[in-house]
Amino acid sequence: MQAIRSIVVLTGAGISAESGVATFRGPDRLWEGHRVEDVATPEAFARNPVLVQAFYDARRAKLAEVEPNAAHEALARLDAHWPGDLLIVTQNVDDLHERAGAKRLLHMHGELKSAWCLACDARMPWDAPISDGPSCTVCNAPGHLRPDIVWFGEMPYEMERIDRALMDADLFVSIGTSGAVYPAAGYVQTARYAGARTLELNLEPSLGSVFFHESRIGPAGRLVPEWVE
Ligand code: BJW
Repeated sequence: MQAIRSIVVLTGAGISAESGVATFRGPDRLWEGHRVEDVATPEAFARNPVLVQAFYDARRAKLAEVEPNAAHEALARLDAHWPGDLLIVTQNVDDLHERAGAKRLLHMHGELKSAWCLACDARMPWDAPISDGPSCTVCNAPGHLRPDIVWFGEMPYEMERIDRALMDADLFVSIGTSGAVYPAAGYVQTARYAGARTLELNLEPSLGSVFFHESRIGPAGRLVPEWVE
């Protein structure tokens, strides 16, 4: 087997599930009766900004009640000790990877703790509700902040950097993601095409399970430390 120097790890909602953060898909995964597809779109925001802001305000507030789990901590240890290249690409908008200590991390779907001003286009750290129309800390315009979140139909962040890392990867590991949302769902095929070994860690086989060389089934809180150690 080839020596591993460069690793890309993709994480999804399943890695935060054992911390108490709800995943998106499944029979009871509704937020006050709304599917994520009905609140996480620019059209939903245009139609009902109060509802969409309330959805994200509630999830931002919930971050204060949750802690990183053994899987986030194991990835942070990998980040601290892996001598080669590593990129942790998270689809999650929570801050549990960075609170565990991960540094080589990017949030491809944005962050709950960031706001985006539609008046001046600045992004800024944000910890408070947005639904009450606060002012931008850069241009001072009131009422123009939206969650800094990538909604359906919008371009995920840092696509070029992710694609470069996938093309260079010797190992691609996907953790706790259903494989329902693109472009992340296609990364296993990109990495495999580029020659990487591919490994999935999930509670159940994802939609893209057949594309992986290996799937390990179980909770991330057990599987990720086992893989890292
Ligand atoms: C555990 C566990 C435990 C549980 N241990 N595991 C038709 C075909 C193909 C594509 C499209 C199409 N129509 C539209 C599109 C594009 C669209 C898309 O993919 N739609 C699909 C629904 C079909 N994608 C987009 O619009 C994206 N942008 C885009 O494509 O731009 C154009 C482009 C062009 C060319 C190149 C590149 C781009 C943007 C997608 C934005 C996604 N946004 C969301 C919401 C915002 C964030 C938020 O509010 O939080 O991001 S949707 C939601 O899904 C969220 C997540 O990041 C994302 C992925 O979900 P994830 O993480 O996989 O969670 P779940 O709940 O689905 O799965 C959890 C998994 O964990 C399960 O597998 C469990 O088994 C597992 N699990 N407990 C281990 N303890």
